[in-house]
Amino acid sequence: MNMTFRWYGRDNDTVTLDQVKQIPNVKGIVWALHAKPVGEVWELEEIRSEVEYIQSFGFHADVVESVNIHESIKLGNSERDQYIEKYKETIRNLSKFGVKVICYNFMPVFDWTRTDMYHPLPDGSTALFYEKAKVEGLDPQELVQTVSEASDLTLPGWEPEKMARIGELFEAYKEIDEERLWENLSYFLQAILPVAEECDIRMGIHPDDPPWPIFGLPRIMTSEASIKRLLSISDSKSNGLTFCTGSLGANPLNNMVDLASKYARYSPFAHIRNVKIFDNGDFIETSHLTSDGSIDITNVVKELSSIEYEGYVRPDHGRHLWGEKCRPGYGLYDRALGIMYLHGLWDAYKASK
Ligand code: DNO
Ligand code: MN
Repeated sequence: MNMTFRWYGRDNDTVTLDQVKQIPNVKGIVWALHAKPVGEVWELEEIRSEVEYIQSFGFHADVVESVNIHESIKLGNSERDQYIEKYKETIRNLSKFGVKVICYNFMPVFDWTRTDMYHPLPDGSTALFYEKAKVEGLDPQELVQTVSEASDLTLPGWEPEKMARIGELFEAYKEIDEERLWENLSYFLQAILPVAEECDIRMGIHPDDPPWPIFGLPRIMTSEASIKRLLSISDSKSNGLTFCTGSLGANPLNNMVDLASKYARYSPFAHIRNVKIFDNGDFIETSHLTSDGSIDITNVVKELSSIEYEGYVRPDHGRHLWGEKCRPGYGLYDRALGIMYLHGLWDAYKASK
């Protein structure tokens, strides 16, 4: 287990790398060029500047989250080949700085979706919350409003340029059902995997969050069946998953312990977090502690330990604690607590072998 921490960059995060340094045994920073418009090539000098800064704190920069996919690739329209070529160039450029894993997702229009970024928990902290009925009754524009008001910092996947075009995007997606989206994912992977392989980079697709369709848009990375289908597209070692317990686990039909036992080996990267699911389909993010949520984090880590998982791990989101002002879900304190819980479980399993 190679512990990492997601960080948004020098001018783009409330957390500093000096602070991250004080969390025990964090080896690397999960990063991205967040100011880059989706689809553009990440140039060598821009990558160098970020990687060198991260490394100057003694961290590795092996994992990028995310190199996002241009909508034309997901839509499979006439511009996709041009964007695929740019994606390949970004992969090549990242490999020159030793990057080993690229996380990406294939969710149409929206990335992760929540209805309230600061929902109160009984202990007085706040956390990201998803109210199912609210999303069902909501105009997507209202959601964009909620998300953009939640933070002064741009949230990845919710870039204002993209949000300004959502009417147009919804129109384009009318043509795209799940089957078409799978075809487009497959086309993309067949094109880029040989380059990733050549560069010794493993691609890790992030599950859809939440793992069901929203606003009539198709979503395909939602279940074990999706994982099987993804893996059947190519048996390249570069075709992998980002194993995110909180995303897949928001659907109680996804048993994360069982899925970890079967698919951790195909996952170069794991996001570990807990969510509490309610009977009506709502869910709230909780601390990482198993008894605080609906996901058996204890046994997920046991599965990782049993295969001596060497992949990269990060706590995913955290609650907002002790008055911290931070990006929704990406404060310092609760993610640091989560890391210590994961280290504790890991060490205990190791000691008992
Ligand atoms: C949710 C988060 C997401 C994720 C991106 C990956 O679980 O991890 O923001 O980073 O969707 O592309
Ligand atoms: Mn995740």
